[in-house]
Amino acid sequence: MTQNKKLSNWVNDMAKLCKPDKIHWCNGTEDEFSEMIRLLTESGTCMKLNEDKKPNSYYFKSDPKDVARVEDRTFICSEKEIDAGPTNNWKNPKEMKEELLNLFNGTMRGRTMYVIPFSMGPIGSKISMNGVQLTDSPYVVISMKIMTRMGAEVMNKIEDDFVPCIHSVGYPLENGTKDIPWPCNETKYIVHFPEERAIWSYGSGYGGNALLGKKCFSLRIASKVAKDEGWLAEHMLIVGITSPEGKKHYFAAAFPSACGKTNLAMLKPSLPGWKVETVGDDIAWMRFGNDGRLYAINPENGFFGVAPGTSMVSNPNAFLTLEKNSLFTNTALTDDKDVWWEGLTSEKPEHLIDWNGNDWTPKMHHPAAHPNSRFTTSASQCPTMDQDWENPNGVPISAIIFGGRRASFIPLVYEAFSWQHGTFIGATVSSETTAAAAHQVGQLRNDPFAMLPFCGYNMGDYFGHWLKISQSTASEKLPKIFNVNWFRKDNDGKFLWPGYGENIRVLQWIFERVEGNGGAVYSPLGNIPTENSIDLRGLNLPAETMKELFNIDKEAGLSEAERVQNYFTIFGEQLPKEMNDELEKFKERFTKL
Ligand code: OXD
Ligand code: MN
Repeated sequence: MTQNKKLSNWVNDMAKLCKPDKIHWCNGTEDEFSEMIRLLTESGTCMKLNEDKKPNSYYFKSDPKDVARVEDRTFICSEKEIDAGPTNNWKNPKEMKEELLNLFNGTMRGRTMYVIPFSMGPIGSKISMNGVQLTDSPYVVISMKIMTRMGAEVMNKIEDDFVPCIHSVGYPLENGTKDIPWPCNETKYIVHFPEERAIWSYGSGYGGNALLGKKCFSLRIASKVAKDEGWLAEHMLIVGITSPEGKKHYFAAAFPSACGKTNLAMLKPSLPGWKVETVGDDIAWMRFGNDGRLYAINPENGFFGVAPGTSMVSNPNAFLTLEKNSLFTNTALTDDKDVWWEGLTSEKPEHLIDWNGNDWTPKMHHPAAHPNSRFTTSASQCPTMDQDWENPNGVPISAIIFGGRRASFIPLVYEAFSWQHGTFIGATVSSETTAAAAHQVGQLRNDPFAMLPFCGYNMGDYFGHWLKISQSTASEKLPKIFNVNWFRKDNDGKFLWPGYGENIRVLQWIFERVEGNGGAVYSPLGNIPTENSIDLRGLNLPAETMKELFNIDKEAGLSEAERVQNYFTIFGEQLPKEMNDELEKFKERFTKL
C-alpha cells in the first residue's frame, strides 16, 4: 500500500476497470519472487531447471503467437498526428482511450493485479525516473525484478511524477475458465500517450511488449521527455575501453535489434592489454555534465538478451552472467533439464525438446530454440560490469558508434566529418532485419539511429533534436561519431570480418582517433583507417580481404544516395534542412569519385 494519493487513486481506478480478484503491492523481496515461481509452476508456465546446471533458474515457453515485439500493434497517440510522424502508428488519443477502456474492462477477472513500483536508473538518482506497472502476469513481476530496480525502496521514493504503465495479458478467468500456461490475446495493443506520459499494453506477455520499463518507458516515453528537457534517450549500449597504457574512454553504440549490442557490450578483447567493461547493453540516457561533456547512464538493471548465438566462445561474459539466477524463454530444453540454443555448442545434442514442446533431433530442419528466445538475468552477475555502471552521474562518452547489418557497400569502419555529418549517418542507418520483431527476416530496412520502433515522437523532429543538442556545448567536447559494419560479406555470402573479440581492433582505432592519433584518410563516406592503422597482428586476414572490407563503390554510393533521398521524402516538412544539405554533399562526393 501507499500514502501517495495520486498513486492510490490511480490503482483504485484501474482496479475498478480491470476487476481483478485481488491486488498485490510488490515489495521486490526474495519471498515474493519464490511465491511468483510457485504460482507459475502451478499454472504450468514455468519449470525449474537442473539445479546443478543452472542454479535457481527457470524455463518458460510462450504461446507460439507471442514471441516478439509487435511493431504493427505499437502506437504513439500524441494529440496531433504530425507529432507521431511517418514512422509510427498513430491514433487519436481520445478514440484510443475508448478502445482501451473497452478492452481493459474486466480483463483481470479471476486474477491478481500486481502493482510494481520501479526505478529506471539507480534509485534516487537525479537522472533516474520512476514508473509503476500494473500487470496480471507473475512472469512480468519476476522479469521486472531482474530488469529494473523494483520494490519497497522505490515505492518509498515515488512522488507524483511516476509514469503509469498498465498491462494485461488479456485472458480473464471468468465463468470457471481455467488458466493456461501462457495466457495472451490475439488482439494486441502497445500504446503510448507521450504528452500524458502513460503506457497501456494489452494482449501480450512477452519481452518489450510486456516489460514496460524497457522499450515503452526507457525509449518511447523517455525519448519524448528527453526532447522536451534537452537530453538524449537512445537505443545504445555503453562500454568502457581501457588501453594497455591504462587510458580509459567510454563509447555508446546504436545498432538495430539483434545486431550484437550485447556481444559488443561484453566483448572479450583478442588484443593483449586491452580491457572492455560493461555499463549497459541496450539503452543509454545521456545528458551534458557541468564540464560540457556528454554523460550516460544505463537505466536498466539486467539483460534481456537474445540466446541463439551466445556461447562460451562467442560471448563468454554473457554466458557466465546467465549461468545462474536466470529466466529462459523459448529456448530448447535438454534431456537433463538444461537449456540449449543454436550456437551454444558446436555439436548439437542428440535429442531436445524444442521451443514448441516437441521432440527434436539434429535431423530436423527447424531450429530447436526460437530465433528470438531470450535470457533474462541481472547485470550485477556480469563479470565485466564497469565500476561506474551505477554511478548516478553517469560516465563521460568519448565516441558514438552507429552500425547495422549490411552485406555490402558499408565499410568495416569510418568516422564522421562533423556532428552534423554524424547525425546524417545516424539518420541513414539501415540494416537487414532479424527475428527480434515480428516481420520478414533479411530485408534491408531503414532504421534511423536504430530507433525506428522506439522513437516516441516524429522522427524528423528527432533528427532536429540531435542537431540542436550539439549546440549545448563546445564542439571539441562533443563525442566523435563513427559507423561500423561487422556484417559485410564476400561474393560467396561469407562474412569478411571475424567479428566478436576481434572487434577490439576496430575499437582500438576509434580509441586512437578519440585521443587525436590513429591514421585516417578521406573517403566519400567519411574518414577511414590508413593502411596498417588497424592492428591485424595475430589475425590471419589476407590483405585482399581488408581491401574488400574497405572497398567503396561509386555506383553503390550513388544508388545509396537515391535510396536515402526516397526515404527522406517521408519526413516532409519535418526533415531538417541540414539533412538534405548532407545528402547533397554525399552525392557530390560520390559523383566525384
Ligand atoms: C531488444 C530489441 O529486445 O531491441 O532489445 O528488440
Ligand atoms: Mn534493443
